[in-house]
Amino acid sequence: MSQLLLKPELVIGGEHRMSSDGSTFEVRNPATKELLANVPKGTSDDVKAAIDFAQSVYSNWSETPAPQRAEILYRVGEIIRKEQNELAEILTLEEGKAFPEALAEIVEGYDTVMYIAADGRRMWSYVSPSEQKDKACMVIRRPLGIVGVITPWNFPFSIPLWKIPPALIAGNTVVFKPASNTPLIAMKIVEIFERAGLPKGVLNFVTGPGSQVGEAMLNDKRLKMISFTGESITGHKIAEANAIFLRKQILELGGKNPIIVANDADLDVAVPAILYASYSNCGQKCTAGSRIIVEEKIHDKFVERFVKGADALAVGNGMNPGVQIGPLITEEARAKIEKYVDIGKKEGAKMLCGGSRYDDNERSKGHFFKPTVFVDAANDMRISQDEIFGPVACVIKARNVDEAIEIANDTRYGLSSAIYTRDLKNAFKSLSKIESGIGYVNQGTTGAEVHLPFGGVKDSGFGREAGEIAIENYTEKKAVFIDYSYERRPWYFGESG
Ligand code: UN1
Repeated sequence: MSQLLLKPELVIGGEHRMSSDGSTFEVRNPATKELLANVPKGTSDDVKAAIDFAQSVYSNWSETPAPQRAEILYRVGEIIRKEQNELAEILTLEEGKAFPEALAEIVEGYDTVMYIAADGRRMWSYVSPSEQKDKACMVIRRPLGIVGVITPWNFPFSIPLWKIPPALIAGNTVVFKPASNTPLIAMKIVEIFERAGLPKGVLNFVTGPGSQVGEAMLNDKRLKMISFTGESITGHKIAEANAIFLRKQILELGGKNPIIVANDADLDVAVPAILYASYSNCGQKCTAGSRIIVEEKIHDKFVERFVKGADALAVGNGMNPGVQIGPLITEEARAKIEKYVDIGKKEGAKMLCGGSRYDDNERSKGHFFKPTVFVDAANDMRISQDEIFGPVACVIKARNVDEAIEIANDTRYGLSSAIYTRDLKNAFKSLSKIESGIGYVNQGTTGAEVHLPFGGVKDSGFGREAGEIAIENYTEKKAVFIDYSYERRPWYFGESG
């Protein structure tokens, strides 16, 4: 397996190298705890060098016609498509998700790259009428400068590709810091851009801890934007740092996403889909459906089928055929889930399945945890309010859809939401009333499509990415006024001067 993996290195100004002080950290397979690689632990000097390079090549890159920049992205897309299986394998080995899900993530990355590449010929803005005769007004786009990209481990391929391609197509240069649990697939992304012909220094790569690499990025005012996906608490810290420089930002943060199941829902459709929304990637999605709010009349029937389904999910090494759910990312992540299982029991919710590790040979090697269902959860319990980020779903009973919507909104998060119903009135009511950046009817809370905007409200973040808004994010608009009358205008000072 490990012959598939690259030698992880920093990539600074096109040079592949170790960190300036030679230190490294380990990356392990979460399904087996096997060592996958020792990865350079970047320093603030490395970050400074990366930003120096990003700055030195900025004018060349930003002046390259966008359709030429797009050529490189199209080649990136082609390589991804051709090597999708190898990429998915690295993703599963490093992150743990089941291979079919990993493959879907790789394809999502491909879709994003191809969608954004087309922007090379489509970064339109607009022309406007003027108040004055013989004068043209229009809005042009300019790149921002150097963009800092900081990404999480749960979608370590697709999320960097939501950010890096639009930053590049718009003419920015990039410093990219991946999550420390998944630097190998991130290294693959950088290597693919190199093979596609991206000039040296346009995309720089620094692995290492947030407290070192992330901090150094935040403290360098030459970065004109930070595009971050990760925990809400880190997002708040980043926003504070960005405030000092009035720096542009996108923050994609946590979620505690509600799925309403109305009395008229078709459980044959709803149950499998909600199982997927709650437990795929072992619940480690900011869009995971973790609060299932069920109308009274259908509640018991739903619970019976949902618990049976959760219990039957195939949990194991994501490389094994038939496995649906892999391990948690780290031992600490598993300890956190165990803590929440205890909290849930103490709070008085009833745990109907899961709640523990596996003790068979294969699964005790990794950080596996049983899909867990709590019922009779009250919405003010911590298990219903905190983002657990694991295979734990809470079922909450509601008297009717109006109360369900109230419960759905009673959270500090607002990323995704869903309702299962055949009633158009309830569907539209929930779409318009639930405070979230993404809303589904008759689908779970996950599964965003790359040409639509993605992002949340409240503590789930700030801004949207993907879709047409991607270009807005990575450009500034400049209003330009061109007077072709060549005449004196009657300004305020009349004829003086
Ligand atoms: C995240 O967990 O940060 O559409 C994003 C979805 C996923 C995105 C999750 N592809 O649900």
